[in-house]
Amino acid sequence: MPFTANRQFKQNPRLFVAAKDMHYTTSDGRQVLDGTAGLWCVNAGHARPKIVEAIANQAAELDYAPAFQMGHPKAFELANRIVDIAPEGLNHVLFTNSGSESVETALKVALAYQKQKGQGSRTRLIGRERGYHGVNFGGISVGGIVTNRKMFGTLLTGVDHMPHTHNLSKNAFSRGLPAHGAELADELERIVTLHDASTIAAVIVEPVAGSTGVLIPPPDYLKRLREITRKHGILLIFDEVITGYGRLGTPFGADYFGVTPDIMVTAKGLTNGVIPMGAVLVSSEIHDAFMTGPEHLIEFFHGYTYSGNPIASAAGLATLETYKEEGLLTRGAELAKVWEDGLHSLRGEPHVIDVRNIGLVGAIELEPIAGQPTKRAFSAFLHAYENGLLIRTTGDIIALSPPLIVSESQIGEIVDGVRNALRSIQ
Ligand code: PXG
Repeated sequence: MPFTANRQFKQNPRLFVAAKDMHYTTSDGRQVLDGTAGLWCVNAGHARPKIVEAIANQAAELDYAPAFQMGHPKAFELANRIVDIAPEGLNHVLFTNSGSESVETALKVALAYQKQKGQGSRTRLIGRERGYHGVNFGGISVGGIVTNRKMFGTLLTGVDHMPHTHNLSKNAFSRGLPAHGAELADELERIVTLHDASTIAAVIVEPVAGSTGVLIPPPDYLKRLREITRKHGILLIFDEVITGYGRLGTPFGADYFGVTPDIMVTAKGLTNGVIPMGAVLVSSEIHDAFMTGPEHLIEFFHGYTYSGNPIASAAGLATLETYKEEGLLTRGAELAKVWEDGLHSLRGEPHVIDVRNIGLVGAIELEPIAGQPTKRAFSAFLHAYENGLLIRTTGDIIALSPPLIVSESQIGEIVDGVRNALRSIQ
């Protein structure tokens, strides 16, 4: 099983057999409130009729079309709908099948773009500590999670990392963006000075780091990264696999922070998690740099058997339609205050050393049990699950990200479920 304590799980499996809107049904017939949108992906809630129907119809009409040297209309239509909601200037799309593949695709585009522009010496990639960019070799190289890196050899060469922005001593219990730490963006200047800009192709960051526990950047931090990258001719890549498609109360994190990257990595919420699919968005300038040479030749040597798969495309179109009809890409902004107040009411509960929130994302950081890191949060997870609430834990941090259809009373249920868990565990 992926990222799972296999032996422990198999002794006492937790299985879902059905889902509808905000709830899962377990194999023993219990309802569990989804506090995590599956794994940060089911943004419109479960079993939404339009999406279910689109998938069924597409499977009957055109199940598969070759992705290389052939196409089908829905992939183009979906690319156009994504561009419609994307930040101004990001107007070309490459399809993939996951966040990890989107990351690899983005890194390869960045390297190839620099080469196309006659800047082949720009081969370095800069990531950030505590960044998560999926599990493939490029992604774990630029990523900053030691357990995801240490078993797998030397990884990509020529990678460096900026420091993360998490600072409990200065920013604990911040509501929304934390006040301190914008100067950490200047670490990029230090890295540029160390390696020289002429060796650096791109910088990749999550606007808000999700997997390592909801690390929210200070105001102006991302703006500074944008200024520094632009000044030095370095591409800026936003990994919006979690922050994309409404999670922060704006269509993308780029909108929330008012910073447009050169390349944007997405997946998860693109198809509501229902069918695997990712999309990488690039600017015209990047796209056009490849449109050179004889027209019968392939411009970019990359792609997957399932790039723009018809059923995934149909699911994506129905998902974006559902988001639009129900205003879900901005609903997080309407609920953000209720969400924030609910979460911060957990301050003072046992073990809680920080509460943080942005859009419809939240984290409750717990004091680890001495010598047994992760155990306390995992006990909270088990308690919540047994009492009808799905939460997610990373280290000793509880991360919350409900479907964007969550009601105010369900926000109350999530907060109470966490509170009860905290009061019940050791
Ligand atoms: N980038 C980011 C920012 C992600 O959060 C990926 C890339 C990789 O996506 P795929 O589709 O290859 O898994 C992710 C995935 C969690 C959790 O609970 C987060 C992810 C996946 C599973 C669990 O924090 N993020």
